[in-house]
Amino acid sequence: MNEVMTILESSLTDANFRKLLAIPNRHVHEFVANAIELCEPMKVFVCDDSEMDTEYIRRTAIARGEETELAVRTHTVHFDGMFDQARDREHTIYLVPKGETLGKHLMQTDRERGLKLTKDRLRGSMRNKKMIVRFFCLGPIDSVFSIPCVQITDSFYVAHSADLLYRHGYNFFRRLPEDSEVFRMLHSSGKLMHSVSIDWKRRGVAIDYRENTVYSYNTQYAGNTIGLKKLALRLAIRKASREGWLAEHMFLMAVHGPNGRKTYMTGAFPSGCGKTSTSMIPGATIVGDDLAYLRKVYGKIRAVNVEKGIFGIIRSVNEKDDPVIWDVLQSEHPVIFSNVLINDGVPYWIGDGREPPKRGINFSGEWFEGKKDESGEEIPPAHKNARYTIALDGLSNLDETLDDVDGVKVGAVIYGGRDTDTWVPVQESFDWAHGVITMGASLESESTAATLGPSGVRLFQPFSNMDFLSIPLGRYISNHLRFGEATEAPPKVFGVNYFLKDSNGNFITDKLDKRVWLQWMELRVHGEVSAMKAPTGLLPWFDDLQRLFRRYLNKEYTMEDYLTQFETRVPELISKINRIENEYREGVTDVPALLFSILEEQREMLLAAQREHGDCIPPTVYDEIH
Ligand code: SPV
Ligand code: MN
Repeated sequence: MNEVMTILESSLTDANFRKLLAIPNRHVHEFVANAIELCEPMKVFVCDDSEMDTEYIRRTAIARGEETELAVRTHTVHFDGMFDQARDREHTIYLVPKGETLGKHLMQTDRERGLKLTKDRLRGSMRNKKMIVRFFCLGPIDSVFSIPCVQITDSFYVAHSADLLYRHGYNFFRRLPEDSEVFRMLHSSGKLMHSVSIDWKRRGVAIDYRENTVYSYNTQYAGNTIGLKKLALRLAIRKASREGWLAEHMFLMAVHGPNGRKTYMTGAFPSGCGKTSTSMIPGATIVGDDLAYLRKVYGKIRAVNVEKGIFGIIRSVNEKDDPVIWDVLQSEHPVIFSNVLINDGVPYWIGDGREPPKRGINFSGEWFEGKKDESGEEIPPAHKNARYTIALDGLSNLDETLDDVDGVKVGAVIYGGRDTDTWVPVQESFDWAHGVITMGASLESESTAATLGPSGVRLFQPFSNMDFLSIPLGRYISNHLRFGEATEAPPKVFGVNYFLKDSNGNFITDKLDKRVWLQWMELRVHGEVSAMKAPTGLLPWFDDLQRLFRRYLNKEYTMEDYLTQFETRVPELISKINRIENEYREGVTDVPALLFSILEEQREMLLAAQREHGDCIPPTVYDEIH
């Protein structure tokens, strides 16, 4: 301990030392001292969340060229390197102590070996740089959901982004008992040229769950570097598993039903599949767009937003389809744009509905129409995974419960992915276990630009949380089953699909139709509409949808639309069950037996329906259920 104090005292100025020591937690002191020893920063800055300190971070990000000011005074742009534009799944690795395994789906290495490599990469990485130490709280402060998190980084952009995205925790940390559990994140951008990480070939993220610590190096993309996002999620999943709650890749929103009623729903969609646009849909209010913790509080399942901001995909955000986000991005609300095109201080992105400029600055530097990369590929004006970072406060559609310490009661849990050929646009599961197994655990989705590698490849994406799982998949599923089953009235579970295509390969739903699916789910939660029992779940009646389309979208919904959107595609659904069973049979240990029995039952029901009605079953044949 004395050694820790000696390092801190000799490396920090008096003011920074005092700020750090005002936090009594010894894990924090030790972590900062070890990081200093390892990364050898020139200076250390401890942020106490005062306006002066947070403003210093923003100004320095600009002064160092990590961000550039835009025409709107409160907006900046940040560029990541050409090859550092998304989460790097391949190099995100768990450090697993001897004798443990996380199963075949997760990238893992021996802890000792992995730690050595990580430390070699981080050694001396902050020479000539300033180390920033910041404190945050995941979930509302002073609540049963709160998790204290300390972030160390040498990137002012990362520290500035975290400022918008996470609840400031310096004062919360000051009140914490000396020994309480803290998540710890250490990031270095490594060597820079024009403020961009150049050692990206040697980048990586290492998760040392035994010590609640995540390391990230030689990368800047926020998904790899802002420790509180997906890096902390991996630690939270382990903590949740130990303590009997759930840490999920889910939005949290209030759908507004009749007479001002609000029904809270969480939704798990893989990255780039409509999670943010769903939670920002007109007429609803948003609590969070990406991460939720679910706990049983007073016998009911309640949830909070882990974050207080949005790091959202900007591609295709336009005035017509995403009016709420569009307005925010045009306003003076602070925004960090990343990897968009800048022309004359104005940001542009793919699918923004405007005439694109022919030149500007983007992630490749000076850009002009027709510019090619090293392999001769044309460089798009903005990256497909270009993003915006904003705080939620100030949004006209922010729900007032964001900081409620007990969270909100969850009425529905939704699962959805980029699924071209199986699931209908919306259906309800028969019960919690059926939803967990046939929707959550059976989710498949095409890959997107949110992760490095090819897009459009069908991937097994259980619970939309596969990329972040840190416990064996079988155990994760058992946790889900137990969580709902031990609850008196668990939320209803729904599956949605915004990406269903017809046999000609055309999408058969509109971007805004999701509003109707949400309103239908809201009515189902309160038992105010009946449904029809298909083999895969409960489907809406045509009349109810037609009424909701008129009311919420002022659109004439036709029987023809209904018949193509809600048909049961038996051969495709059977193939899907086969694929999912194979995933669970091969290399997943401790799969609950219930998973196989529910999938088998599902297959039997589909085959029985096929014998009676053929391969492609119109929804009109099913019986009513209340
Ligand atoms: C996602 O890709 O799911 C995101 C962005 O929400 S990040 O995880 O931060 O890369
Ligand atoms: Mn996400």
